[in-house]
Amino acid sequence: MTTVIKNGTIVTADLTYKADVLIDQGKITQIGIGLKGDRTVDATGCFVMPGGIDPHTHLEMPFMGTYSADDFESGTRAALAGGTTMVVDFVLPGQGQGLMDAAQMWHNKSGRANCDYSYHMAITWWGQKVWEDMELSVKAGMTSFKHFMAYKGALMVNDDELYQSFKRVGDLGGLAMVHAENGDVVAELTAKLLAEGNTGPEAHAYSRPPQVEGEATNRAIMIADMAGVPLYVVHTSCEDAHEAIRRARMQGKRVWGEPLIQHLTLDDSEYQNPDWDHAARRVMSPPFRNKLHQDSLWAGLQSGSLSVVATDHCAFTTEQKRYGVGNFAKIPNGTGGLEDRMPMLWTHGVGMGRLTMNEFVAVTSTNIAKILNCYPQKGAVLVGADADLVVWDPEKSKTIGAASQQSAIDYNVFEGKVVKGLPRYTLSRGVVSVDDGEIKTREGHGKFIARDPRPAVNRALSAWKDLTAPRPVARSGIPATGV
Ligand code: DUC
Ligand code: ZN
Ligand code: ZN
Ligand code: ZN
Repeated sequence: MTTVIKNGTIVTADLTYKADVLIDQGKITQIGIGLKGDRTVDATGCFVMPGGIDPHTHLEMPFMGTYSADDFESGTRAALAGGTTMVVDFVLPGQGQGLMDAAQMWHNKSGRANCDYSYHMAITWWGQKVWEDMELSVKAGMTSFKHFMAYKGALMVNDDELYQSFKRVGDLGGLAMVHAENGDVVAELTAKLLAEGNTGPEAHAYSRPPQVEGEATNRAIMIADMAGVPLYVVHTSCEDAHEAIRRARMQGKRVWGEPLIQHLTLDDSEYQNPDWDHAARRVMSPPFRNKLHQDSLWAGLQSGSLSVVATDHCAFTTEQKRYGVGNFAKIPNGTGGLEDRMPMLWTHGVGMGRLTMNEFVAVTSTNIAKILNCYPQKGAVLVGADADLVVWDPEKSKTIGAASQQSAIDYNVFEGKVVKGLPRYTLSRGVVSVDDGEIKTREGHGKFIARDPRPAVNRALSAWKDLTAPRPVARSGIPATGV
């Protein structure tokens, strides 16, 4: 059975034009005028765009003494409801656990997914077993490796481990990723704040100022440069980190930054709310920042120094957040956003004149598909691409609220925000999962997307400066100066 999306305007990262899209067996088979199919999806007045890709989710993840509350079923249902057709989740090996063992645990959970998904592998400890498993991970299509520079005593890796792992990732043609916060300083500030009696959720933000993120981002970039690996910085939340990324890119380094929709649209005044629950529900790392940092992130998306908008969807219920009553360091870190990323970015980006529609597609889908090497299977409206599409109605609006959301938690950090621009239809490999606004997801429909390593030409960060080459020696035996 074929499906045709008719009467819409196709919007890609490059082009805006009127055409119909024909879908057969989950793939786009034709783009043109006057196409016919067995089923018609009416896109009159709508934009037909590549479905969103959220490259940063934590579904059913063991973390801070509990599990994040959205699993692959509710998480991907929320994704589709908001126009996102693929998520990339983080496999998080336990201490001493092999990477492929952990991947198997994730496979056991992800069988319930409603849309396609891929995995990043987290490097949560370092040893021979991890080094060996990294090659198996790449062969199995998990080619991106995330490192935590924070969460001391738990997930954090030190600089020697970071360098060794980055080098290995580079040799395997993979992509290095970092959660960039200086975990040692965060631990110091946390202990000091608690000792002084600052136990409330607002102190979470004081324990993780922009400087800890700026320092770690800069350090990760320098270590990646020395290791010869491209670097993706997750949840870039502040100017301090953005500045380091901007500078690296100006120097010709392959570095990308990923602001979150939360950091773009919510600020640190949320932590001053006298309601403990309100503030604790917004505890995530990095924390929300002030409006100057928000301006920096928007400018980065506009100028291209920041490349991708994600969510870091890691949702916890109010009950789970209350583990941290009396000690902010025990509040499970994380917020939701999967369902709201696209409508919020459209409203605050396209709707407010900050982004073009083509830029919207680039930062919600196409750029990350290219960075993660799954373009044009994903992130494209092209013949041969997967029919992961959203039919976007720019006139449809709603007020965001927990009462009507797909996520399993009991609140929404965007509660009360009005969005204009929502999916009329969302298609996951041709399966209509949002049907004229109605949720019709299919549990188990989602498939794992394996990704090849990056082509060799993409591996080097600073191709012009080979740090491992022997230095030239002058005839006198005195090393020549300069490189
Ligand atoms: N930050 C969060 O807020 N949650 C999950 C992990 C992370 O780095
Ligand atoms: Zn993180
Ligand atoms: Zn509130
Ligand atoms: Zn995360």
